[in-house]
Amino acid sequence: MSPTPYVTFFHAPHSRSGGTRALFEELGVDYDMHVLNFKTGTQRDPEYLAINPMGKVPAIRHGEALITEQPAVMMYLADLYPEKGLAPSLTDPLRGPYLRWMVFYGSCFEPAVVDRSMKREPAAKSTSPYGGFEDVMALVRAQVDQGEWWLGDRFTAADVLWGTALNWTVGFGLVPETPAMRAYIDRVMARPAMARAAQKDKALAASQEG
Ligand SMILES: N[C@@H](CCC(=O)N[C@@H](CS)C(=O)NCC(=O)O)C(=O)O
Repeated sequence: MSPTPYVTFFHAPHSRSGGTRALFEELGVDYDMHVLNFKTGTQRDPEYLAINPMGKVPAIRHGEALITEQPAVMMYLADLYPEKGLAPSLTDPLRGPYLRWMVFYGSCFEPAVVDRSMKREPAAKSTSPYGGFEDVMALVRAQVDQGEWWLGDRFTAADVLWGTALNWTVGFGLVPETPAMRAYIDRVMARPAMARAAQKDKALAASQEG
């Protein structure tokens, strides 16, 4: 059963909000989707900036609350529907590792990948929020190597985040691929809900081309 009020999801096809769309598909819950069009720049319209002053997606609104930032959005949704089992509970020993990896994504992985792709001189390891690019990649590779899913045996929202993120960063050549990483990405993307979300997003992007 969906909680009332419905969650409103602000989405643009082929963007960072694709992972959130996939999470909704994995959860199998109802929500309202508000589609933005990057081609015409509707994310910068005053109406949307009044909702999310960053003019970015993903964003969700639930009641009076606005939630932005992919990991926060995904953690919020996975916790909102605990019966779906996509977030370790507060007393689960995996809760700490789950939080660690969700936050690591936004505070270490993305900055490391963006700095590298822009060929920016990184800050000294001791002051950089992520240490060095290779340190981050080594941790990511080790995590991919340790089991079927990001936290081991169990599929969670962490797989939606990391599977979609590795899919596009490896796809754009920003993250060096390893055989285990390829297999992990394929495993996540082959799930029926993930594949459905990708298909729907492709159709939405095509509709915006017209
Ligand atoms: N830190 C944000 C980044 C979100 C982000 O940069 N989204 C891009 C899409 S990939 C966006 O909305 N860009 C539109 C714009 O800035 O005009 C997160 O992780 O959610």
